[in-house]
Amino acid sequence: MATIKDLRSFIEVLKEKGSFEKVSQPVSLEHELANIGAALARQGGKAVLFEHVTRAEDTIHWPIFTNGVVSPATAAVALECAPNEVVNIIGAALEPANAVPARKSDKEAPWKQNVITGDDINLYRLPIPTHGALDGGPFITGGVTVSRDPVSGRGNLSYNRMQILGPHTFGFNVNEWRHTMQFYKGQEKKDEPLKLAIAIGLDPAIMIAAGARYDNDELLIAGAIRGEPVLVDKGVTVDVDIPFHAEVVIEGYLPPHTRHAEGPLAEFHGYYGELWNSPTFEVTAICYRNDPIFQTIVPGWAEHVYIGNVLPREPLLLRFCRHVSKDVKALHIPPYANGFAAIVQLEKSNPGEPKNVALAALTAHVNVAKVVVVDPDVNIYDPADVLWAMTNRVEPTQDVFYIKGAQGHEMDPTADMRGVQTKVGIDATYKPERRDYGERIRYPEIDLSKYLSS
Ligand SMILES: Cc1cc2nc3c(=O)[nH]c(=O)nc-3n(C[C@H](O)[C@H](O)[C@H](O)COP(=O)(O)O)c2cc1C
Ligand SMILES: [Mn+2]
Repeated sequence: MATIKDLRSFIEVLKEKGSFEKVSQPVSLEHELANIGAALARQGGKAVLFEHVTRAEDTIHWPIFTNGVVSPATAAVALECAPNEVVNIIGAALEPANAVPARKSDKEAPWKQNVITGDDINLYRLPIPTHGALDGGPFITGGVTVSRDPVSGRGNLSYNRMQILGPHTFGFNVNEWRHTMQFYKGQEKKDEPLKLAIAIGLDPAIMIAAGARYDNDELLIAGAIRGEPVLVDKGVTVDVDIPFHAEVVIEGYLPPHTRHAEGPLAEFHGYYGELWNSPTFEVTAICYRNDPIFQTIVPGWAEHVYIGNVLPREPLLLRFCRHVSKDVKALHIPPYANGFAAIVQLEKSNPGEPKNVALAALTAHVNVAKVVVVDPDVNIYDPADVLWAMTNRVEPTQDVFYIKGAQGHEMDPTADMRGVQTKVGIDATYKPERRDYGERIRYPEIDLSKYLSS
């Protein structure tokens, strides 16, 4: 049985594994919290709980957690496995045959301990951080949208950034081709609202599942990760199945035919986006368990990219690459390249193989536009090692190839407005036939604490 079933048990396991930091001193919700989270992501990738957050006087001061799934180390903690098993566990959980349906609880969810409705709702009181320096204001970025298709009845999880527009109104960002948007458009045709709930403070299996593009309820993926059903309970004002162990739940609806400007917000590609004309979310209930932990994701930074662009796609790329060569050892989509690049580790058996493998990775997902193939002696999780290989094992005129006019993501900063771009493959493997350098210098990893006195 899984040890992790909610955010609290995840925090306990993060502590045991040394991937957790606590900030006890007061931290401002305006930029300061996000700056610390981003720095921790950059310097080793640890999760963090802010025990004391501050803003205006009447803000509710719940502690805030961030960086849950921010690095290979925390992803491994979240999935209760070794870092090199992460891709296999997610790959297996995404297989429809392994789906585990959610189960309705016969008890009331703890988040029904406190329920705010009607005129008592005031979103300005919630501890919602303003993250990036140029963000348009406070945004919920780490909440999971739980909805249900009123036509087919199937459930869905997604991420939708939400900017406070009024005391009970959020701007609700949702791209055209998302499932949530399909459900909403179906309701608009009938002039009816789409009811949904935002679950905050969750088991990371649910956070990871919500980032995947999947043709069924993403709760099935979370169940497959844990090997047991996700427990759910109905909302107080909406009829959707909400994770039982959520810390905070915000319920409401998207009124039909309503659009309002929201943004900008730090986007996954590493720049601030523009204002979007988005549906609005009218809040009908705010529910929370006693002494809840709020959760956020620092937008445009490692956790955002890890959940949205890295974890759900690595298994797919690995499958395409292994179809081309059985000698592919490992694959990583590094979050610092925003999901636009992939690094493949290959034990090549002939000189042409790295280019074929690079082509496979380039076609596996539309966002992937830069692929580097390295030997097994290169640590694909260490940018310095990858750059070493690119510097010392690449002769550009022979080892780099371009595919002009390929389809990429419309928001890739190197693509045109339709996403048309040049994709590039780089064979950064060692070519001893060109010039034989023999052995690469290696000093083994050692436990420095045995030698250093303080
Ligand atoms: C932290 C985070 C924030 C995101 N914000 C948005 C957003 O504001 N709008 C959007 O359309 N997609 C956003 N996404 C992407 C989608 O929510 C996500 O990929 C999801 O799989 C879409 O699911 P759906 O097709 O089931 O609706 C975000 C992803 C992450 C990880
Ligand atoms: Mn979906």
